[in-house]
Amino acid sequence: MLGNLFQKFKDSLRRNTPTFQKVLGKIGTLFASKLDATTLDQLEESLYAADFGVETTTEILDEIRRAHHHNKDLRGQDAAHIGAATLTRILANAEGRHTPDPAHNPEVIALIGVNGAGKTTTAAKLAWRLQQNGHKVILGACDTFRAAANAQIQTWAQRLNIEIVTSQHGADAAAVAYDTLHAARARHHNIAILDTAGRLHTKTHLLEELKKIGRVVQKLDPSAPHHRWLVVDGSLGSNSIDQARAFHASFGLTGLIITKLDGTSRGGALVGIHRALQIPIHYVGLGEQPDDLQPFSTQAYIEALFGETTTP
Ligand SMILES: Nc1nc2c(ncn2[C@@H]2O[C@H](COP(=O)(O)OP(=O)(O)OP(=O)(O)O)[C@@H](O)[C@H]2O)c(=O)[nH]1
Ligand SMILES: [Mg+2]
Repeated sequence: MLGNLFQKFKDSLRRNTPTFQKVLGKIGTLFASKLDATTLDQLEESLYAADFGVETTTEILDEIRRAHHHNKDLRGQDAAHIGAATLTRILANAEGRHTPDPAHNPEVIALIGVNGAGKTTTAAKLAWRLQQNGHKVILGACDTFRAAANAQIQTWAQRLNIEIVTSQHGADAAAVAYDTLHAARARHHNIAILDTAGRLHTKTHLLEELKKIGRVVQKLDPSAPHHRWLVVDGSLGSNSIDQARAFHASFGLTGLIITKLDGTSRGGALVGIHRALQIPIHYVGLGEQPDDLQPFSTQAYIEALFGETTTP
């Protein structure tokens, strides 16, 4: 099962993601040939273009250049090994490995983030994944702000056969969160996933609404919400880093979900966001189907990027 997931994660990244084609393609063309100043520059360019950022690109290139300085016979293949090893070090604590805690009654996962990041889609996909794994999951439709939000999440819930608590447009989001927990306890659900309204990290009153959700669920369970995960659109590249920092400062995020890694040429930004916040990446979104939310695997990510034979 785990092996399959790993393969699926890797395959989807490779198939759908220009970042990986770009870096892998570059490494691929250099694989057997000796490196020189020009090819090193090209590699650097492809890492920047994939949005790895200055810090990570410099770190990877420094290691490769240092090795090249000592060994002029260094080939693309060796550079891929070095790149993979450097990234493995950088991402040492990046894997979230979320496993629901049976002590929580229920485990409350609040998904937050800016408009359009993928919160609602992720809430549905996550609920489905956890339900497939034998958990009893309930969704809380806490986006009472956007008129069409209720219908969107309700459609998902119906399609995937997941229980949901909803309310009217304009209702108190915190009251929906409270009702969701209450319903979870009454109906013996062990996981409650709260979908919240999209908001900018700069809009104080909307940030206050999120804090209120936290305070209200704590009336039922002082340890909730157990997870405050920021959903980040991975295709927006490193622009998301400041936004993620601001959310972290307001809410003490406990994890990340990076969406839309399929079809982006900027999938390297995931590394920058993790570096900036030093919190785990639990899942990544690789498409719009229910099983397109996958646990983040550092090894699969790096192998998809630098090739099979490079696992350090
Ligand atoms: N390709 C792709 N599309 C995705 C992924 N995740 C979400 N989307 C799409 O992104 C769009 C926005 O997703 P939503 O889930 O509505 O985002 P949201 O954060 O709930 O948006 P607001 O409620 O408006 O703040 C939808 O068209 C989704 O289908 C993903 O991993 N890959
Ligand atoms: Mg939404």
